[in-house]
Formats: sequence, C-alpha cells, structure tokens
Amino acid sequence: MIRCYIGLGSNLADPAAQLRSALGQIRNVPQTTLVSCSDFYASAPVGPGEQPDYVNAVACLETALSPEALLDALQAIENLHGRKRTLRWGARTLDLDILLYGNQQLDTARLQVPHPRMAERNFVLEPLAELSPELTMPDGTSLRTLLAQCPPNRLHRL
Ligand code: ROI
Repeated sequence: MIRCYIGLGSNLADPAAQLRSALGQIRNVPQTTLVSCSDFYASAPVGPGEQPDYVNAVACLETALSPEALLDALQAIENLHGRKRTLRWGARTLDLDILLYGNQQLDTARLQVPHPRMAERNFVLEPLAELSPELTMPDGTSLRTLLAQCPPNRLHRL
C-alpha cells in the first residue's frame, strides 16, 4: 500500500457538503483506505477574477491503485459532483488533486506529482501539516520549510 495525500477544494453549491460527500465516495474507492482527513478550512480564492471563498481540506489515503487508476477514481468523483471543466482556475464544485503519492515523483501528460503548485498554497500546506507535521517532500524539503516560505493567504479552520 502506498500512502497518498489528496487535496480537496470547492467553492460552489455548499462547499462543505461537497467535501463531506466526496469523502464518503473516497471511502468506496477500491483497494483504497481513507486513513484520515484534516479539518475543513475556509480560504480566500487564489487565482484570477472574482470568485467565492473556498473550503479546503487534505485527506490521507493508503492505496494499492496506480497513480493513474487513483486519478481516474478521483476524476469520476469530481464528475459525480457536476464538475465542469471550463475556465482554468475558475470556480468549481469539487476539485480533488493528488498532492503526494508515496515518495514518488511523476511527470506525465496527465499527472504531475508532487502537485506542482502545492508549495505556494497555504490552503494545501496547513491542512497537510495538521495531518503530518513531520512530512518531507520527495526532494527532501521539509513541509515546515515550505510553510515558512509560503505566501500568506486568508485561511481559517472551520
Ligand atoms: N483557491 C483556493 N483558496 N482554494 C482552492 O482549492 C483553489 N483551487 C484552485 C484555484 C482556482 C487555483 N484557486 C483556489 O484551483
């Protein structure tokens, strides 16, 4: 089993309910166990344009699925939530990102792991640190170092 961390985010149609429902669906992914989930955090939107605040969280999974099979399962859950892929960085009902997949570094057409923008996003790093404060990235950088260098953005635990 490989330990993975998944970022959850929503800013449409009752975001906290979207995350709760997604966690229920993640529990049903084959060959996968939901180990833990962080608290939910309200966060100011990062990215261009006006959009509602987000609710973000990070979940820890153990899985026997390959990275691509896990991505397929997570995208199927996004689609169940009516996710429309329109504007890049636009508002969304549900976003599920593979942040870390064990200690692996992947760079394929579909999947970059670690998630290439996680170091700039306190709405990812703070809930991740809640689950695993001693975590180290595949390149050896500690999560503590990333947090110390991360640009601040309005974030509070719900
Ligand atoms: N901003 C916040 N605060 N939370 C997100 O999950 C999030 N996701 C995104 C973009 C649009 C970059 N901004 C975000 O994809």
